[in-house]
Amino acid sequence: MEFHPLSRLIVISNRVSAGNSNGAQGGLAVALTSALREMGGIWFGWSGELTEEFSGQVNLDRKGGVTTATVDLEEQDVEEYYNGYANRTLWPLFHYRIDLAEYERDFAGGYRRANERFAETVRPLIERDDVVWVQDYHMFPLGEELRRRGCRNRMGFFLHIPWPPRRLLGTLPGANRLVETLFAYDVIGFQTAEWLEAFCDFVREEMGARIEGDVVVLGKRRVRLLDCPIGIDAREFAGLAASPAARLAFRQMRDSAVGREMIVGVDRLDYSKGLEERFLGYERFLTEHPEERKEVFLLQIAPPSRAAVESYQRIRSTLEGLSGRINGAHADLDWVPIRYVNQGYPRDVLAGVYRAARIGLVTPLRDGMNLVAKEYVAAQDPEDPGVLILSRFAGAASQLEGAVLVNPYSAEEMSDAIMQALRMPLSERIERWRRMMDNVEQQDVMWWLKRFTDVLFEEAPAGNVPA
Ligand code: GDG
Repeated sequence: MEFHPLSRLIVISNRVSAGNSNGAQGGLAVALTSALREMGGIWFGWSGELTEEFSGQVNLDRKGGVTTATVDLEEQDVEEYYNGYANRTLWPLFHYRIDLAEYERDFAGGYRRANERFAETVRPLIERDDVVWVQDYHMFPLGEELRRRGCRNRMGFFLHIPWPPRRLLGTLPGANRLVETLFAYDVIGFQTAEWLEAFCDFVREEMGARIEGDVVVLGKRRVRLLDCPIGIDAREFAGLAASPAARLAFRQMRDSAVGREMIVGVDRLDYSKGLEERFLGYERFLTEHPEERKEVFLLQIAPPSRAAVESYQRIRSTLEGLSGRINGAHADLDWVPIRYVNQGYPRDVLAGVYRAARIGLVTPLRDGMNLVAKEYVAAQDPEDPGVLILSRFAGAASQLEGAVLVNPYSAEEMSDAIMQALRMPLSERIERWRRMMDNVEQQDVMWWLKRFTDVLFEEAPAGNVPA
């Protein structure tokens, strides 16, 4: 990949996961690590550690040819910024769950403070020709805080999650002010055209911004907008699927399936992933098709996440209850319908599990993209691929047209889709998979990286410097 020789890249995200190349890190970390290695630069973020009193001391490290810079936060910052505003306010709201969103001034204040602290800390590390790339909803105001501190560099922002409809976002106290902070960036990237349009709708209708092609204008500020779907490292993932650990996992899964077809789901334990609805859809399938029941089982891998947030504790106990009820009602001496596993596995093991599954069931209620869908596709055997059942409300649905698309709120549609997938002839499975795999291979994570950085490096920071 070619980059501008004088510019370094400064990546800023809540957490930093550069360095190890043992297959433990995801595609995003791999892509950003390789860009940083090539261009030089720094990956900055929260260390994940707490400190008594914030000092702004930067921990510099070098991992896998990449410089990382991390900073510790106070417990109150983490409560209000990370567990609070980011994960109790913005995450539910941006996934259309205003019923779960908590609007508290202290959260907003803590979010602001943490972003000021990040800006204060990272500012001295940024040199004149560097290009800054901020990631995700934890850090909307960071660009503005950097501008306040005299930073005139090109700056881009990428949102990994959906952008909510205008009327929903309007329920957030101070929404306009929050969105205004995004105008400090030169480029804003979204996963899909749909989220980009929802952003345009908000800034046009609520803030009086003007849209000129792919540029949005607010007062003196002009920002380039870009839809830029994130991908996976398809080649690496297909390689993982052929690794010894994957082969072992594949064999173990096939052996334990004793001739039955496996349906697999892999998701962080998060209400946006539609796990409850998925279990209900699967239950519907069991009830509607008693003759097929014992021909299949569902393996749901769901490592816990954000356990400090109450809504995550609730979803965990709801799912335990639901899987227990379904298994209690349907299981037999020699068959359990749902294997529900609350732990994570290494990526190579996951690849083998995906490959062993006849159906990948990826049914989020709302998802910025969803990389599990792409990983499932990349892990398949080209001669005997499985079927992806995918929610229409995942960003990935706009790219993976070969999937069987479903409305995850409809148990009936999910039940029908499972039946359709089980009956699908090999030729159709191959044809659908090939179409999906072409996309997963072509629009991979390096494609995403290049698409965004090409625009970011082109764009002059016009009008976006402090007055
Ligand atoms: C956000 C957006 C967007 C899961 N279980 C295990 C494991 N995982 C890995 C998967 C996959 C990743 O976690 C999850 O990625 P997703 O894209 O599915 O979802 P989010 O975590 O919600 O990510 C999303 C993404 O950002 C990127 O922009 O696609 O829409 O919500 O890679 O494989 N990994 C391992 N063990 C597990 O048990 N090793």
